Amino acid sequence: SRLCRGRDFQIHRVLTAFNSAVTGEREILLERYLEGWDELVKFLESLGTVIGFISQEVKGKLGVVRELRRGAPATEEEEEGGDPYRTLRSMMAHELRAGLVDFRRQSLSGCRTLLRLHRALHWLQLFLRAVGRSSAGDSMGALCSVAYNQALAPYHSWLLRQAVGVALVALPDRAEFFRIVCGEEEEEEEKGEREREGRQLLERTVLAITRVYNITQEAYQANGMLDLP
Ligand code: 1PX
Repeated sequence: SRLCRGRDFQIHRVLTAFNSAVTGEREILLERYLEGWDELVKFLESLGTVIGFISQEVKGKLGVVRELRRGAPATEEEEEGGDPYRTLRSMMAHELRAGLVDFRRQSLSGCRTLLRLHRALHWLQLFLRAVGRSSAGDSMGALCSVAYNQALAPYHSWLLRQAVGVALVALPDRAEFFRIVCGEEEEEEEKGEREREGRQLLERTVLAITRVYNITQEAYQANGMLDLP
């Protein structure tokens, strides 16, 4: 109901977080980036238990980056900026310098962890764009799996891909999806207005996510880190 919406997912918080994650120097502020993901986790959690392993996975990755951030003392070169995990580029520089990034085997770095979130953001970008262009009756599961096959499946094992296939069956239908994104409806005549607003918000969110995605992609590319195991 409306009364408890404060604790629920609000797409404008995703928009605000990802918009304010980008600075004038095209830096990505990690705290804002992670906050954007916190809000997406709320959406996942509202979908129930079948999707539960996906939100656990995301929360795990967010936790790893935050843990590394807490544990990192500022070194001399970084002293000026203070926190080496303040931005994506400062994290990359710090972890490379500290020898935390392993290019050959799996390691516990912020760089490899955030790369997983980055790929998931690619999925989200494709999915939300498809949702925005969809019409009544389109299957969310189908839109979701087209985006999944393009953005994430290439990095997942056969077994995981099967599990994801099962989870997608539990997705809400399109009307329910728009209700979650656009807000609850009381008055029938408000409905058209609300859907228009919701679509606009969705479009702006896709743009914000795309901008963050592109800058992040450039940074990973520049450091040769797009394939970190
Ligand atoms: C306004 C609408 C908002 C919708 C928000 C939905 C955000 C969902 C984001 C999905 C995040 C997936 C994270 C995947 C990270 C990953 O690839 N991890 C794998 C590799 O990690 P590792 O440390 O081993 O290298 C890990 O093995 C994967 C675990 C399971 C994740 C399965 C991902 C499935 C993505 C499909 C999305 C379905 C969500 C539907 C929501 C509408």
